[in-house]
Amino acid sequence: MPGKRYIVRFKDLDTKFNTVAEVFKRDLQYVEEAEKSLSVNPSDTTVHHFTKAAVSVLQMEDNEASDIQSLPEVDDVMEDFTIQGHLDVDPEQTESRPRSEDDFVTTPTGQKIPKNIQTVGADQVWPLSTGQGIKVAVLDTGIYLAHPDLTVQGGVSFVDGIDSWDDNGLKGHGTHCAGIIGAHNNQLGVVGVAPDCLLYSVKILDQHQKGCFSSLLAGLGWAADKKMDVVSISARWTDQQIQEAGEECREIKFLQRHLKELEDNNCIVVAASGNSKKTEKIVYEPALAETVLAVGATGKDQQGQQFPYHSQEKPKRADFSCWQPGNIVDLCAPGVDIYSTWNKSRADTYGHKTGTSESCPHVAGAAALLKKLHPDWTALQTRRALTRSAFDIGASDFDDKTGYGLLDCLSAANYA
Ligand SMILES: [Ca+2]
Ligand SMILES: [Ca+2]
Repeated sequence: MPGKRYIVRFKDLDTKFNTVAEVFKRDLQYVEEAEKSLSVNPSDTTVHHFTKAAVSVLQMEDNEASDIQSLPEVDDVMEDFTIQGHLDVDPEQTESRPRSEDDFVTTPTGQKIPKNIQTVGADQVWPLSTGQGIKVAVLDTGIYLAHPDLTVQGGVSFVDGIDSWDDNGLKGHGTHCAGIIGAHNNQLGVVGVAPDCLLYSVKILDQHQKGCFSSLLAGLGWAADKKMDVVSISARWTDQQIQEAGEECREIKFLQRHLKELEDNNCIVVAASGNSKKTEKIVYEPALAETVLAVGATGKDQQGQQFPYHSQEKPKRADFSCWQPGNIVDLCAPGVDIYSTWNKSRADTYGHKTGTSESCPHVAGAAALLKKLHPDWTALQTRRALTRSAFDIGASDFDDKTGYGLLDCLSAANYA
């Protein structure tokens, strides 16, 4: 069937499959639960319906879409659009000093503990919590399944034509984020913030870090369905999409019911604030959504080293780290020259990356540490502990550029 892919939001949260079939003039057999089957072929005639969010995804013609928009059951209709991963920042282009050769502490067995793990005090929490048994979904290019320092518990692909959730990204983006969250504390490679958490690979971006908005919806729906404890997102709308959308972010409304479901499950959703060279900074969706922790990046010290824990020299916001007025950025984490796991696009499967995409998984890992310590906390309580315990940087107290400050896992673990 020709046409474009559209996303339709029903007014009634309890919209049943037969209503969906009636609205789209399809037989009931063509209406499927989206969480299980959104990896669709663009020529598919199936209506993929998110039952808990009352949102459907399907191919249709423009005139059909405008007819449906006017129906009393329908709240809003929008065409699906392209999303992309936050692209890596070239560290040479930042204010940061050249890379230090000594970005990690090497243990007697040869394992390297990246210093940014110590910057946020994660290693000091490990005697209390390593995030054991906490489920963390990484919505990205996938995670390299054969990496010796990562165990991927499961996953799903919502990228058209690709069934595997392995990381086939040309830059290993999802694998890099996964290592920061949960690389194992063993005798090799690196260590993540929560080395015993359970990693799940939710592939929503292809090898070029491009994807569809509907895939992000499906990823969030999957994470809610599988009762994930933490969701880490490093994706944003394209510049073209933002320009066309203008001031209002109507797209966020399409995410709200999925985010509400995750919130009701006490899942912590974390997103990168974004990387930009513009002086007029903006925070990229979906970090803008209220229940999503928006994470900015800090840089390195005067010597080009990762900052020590509770550094005397106050860490600064990295110059590329997006912010905007109005309490949008919640907190920061290291984001320059972060050493982590990589997929097989690099022979040694480890390497450095720079960007808020690297900061975001620090907070996802910290959320996993806290979820293990306080399984009874609501999402709001966990978010408060993570933000209110942060190490104040930038202007005194909360400020729009760095939020509550630099992630402090030890203080968060002791927060009551
Ligand atoms: Ca390791
Ligand atoms: Ca501050």
